Amino acid sequence: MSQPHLKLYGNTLCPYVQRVRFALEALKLQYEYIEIDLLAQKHLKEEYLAINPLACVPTININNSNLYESLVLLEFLEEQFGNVFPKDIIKRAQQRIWANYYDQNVIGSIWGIFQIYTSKDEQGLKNLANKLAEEIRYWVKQTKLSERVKNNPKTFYEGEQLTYVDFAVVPHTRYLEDIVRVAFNKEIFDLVENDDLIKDFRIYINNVASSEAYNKVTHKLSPLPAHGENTLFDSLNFTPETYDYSKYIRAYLTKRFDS
Ligand SMILES: N[C@@H](CCC(=O)N[C@@H](CS)C(=O)NCC(=O)O)C(=O)O
Repeated sequence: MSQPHLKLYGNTLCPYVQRVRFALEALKLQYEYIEIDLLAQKHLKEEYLAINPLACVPTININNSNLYESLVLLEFLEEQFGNVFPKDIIKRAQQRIWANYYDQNVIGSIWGIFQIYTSKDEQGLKNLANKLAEEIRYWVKQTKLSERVKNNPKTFYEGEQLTYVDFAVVPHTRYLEDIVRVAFNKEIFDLVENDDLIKDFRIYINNVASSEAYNKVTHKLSPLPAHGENTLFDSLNFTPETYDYSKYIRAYLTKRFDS
């Protein structure tokens, strides 16, 4: 049976979009991608509000319906196509608990980076890193992530298969790491005490971020936004050969906060 047509409305730098796109890539699903230029406020135009009244990305259009909210979309992909969650129902519930916990309790701190970027506040950056590390230590302890990493140093959250927690947790974490690298030339987790919990977390994040599916939505973006859909992208004259994710992040920060 052929796969229903999927359209994803997204923005290249949005980690909520990356969650969904990452899952689509990992599941090897075909999708049409449409970039919504947030800097140009395209999400507030009537045309897009008719697609998503919450005025945000991501949105998936399938069978003439528009669906949104990244975690709901991951659940939808599971119901429609399978393979987002492990088969075991206890593990599925545990994944929901800890992905949702991370979403509700950890990700909130990440947005502080924009204020810190604007004020160039190095102490603020250290404080953010420490706050995040505290939350992450708790998460790593509760998820027993260290046991997984000890058993298999190349592990994703649930072994060799990319699943819900990976899609839900890694994009925001990596997004922060990438911004700090570009803006401050630092590794955010080098700013905190690297005890075993943080070390294991970093191994885990690196494992997932090294996957081909993750890279297809970030460093080796494919496809690029179509010409005319993202003015910043166009102004950088990126082609598939010259596209550079770090350069794009730098240009985004400059355009959004320095001008
Ligand atoms: N709860 C939503 C959040 C999505 C979201 O906040 N997306 C941001 C971009 S990263 C957005 O569209 N923001 C609209 C704006 O900038 O006003 C989800 O999980 O999908």
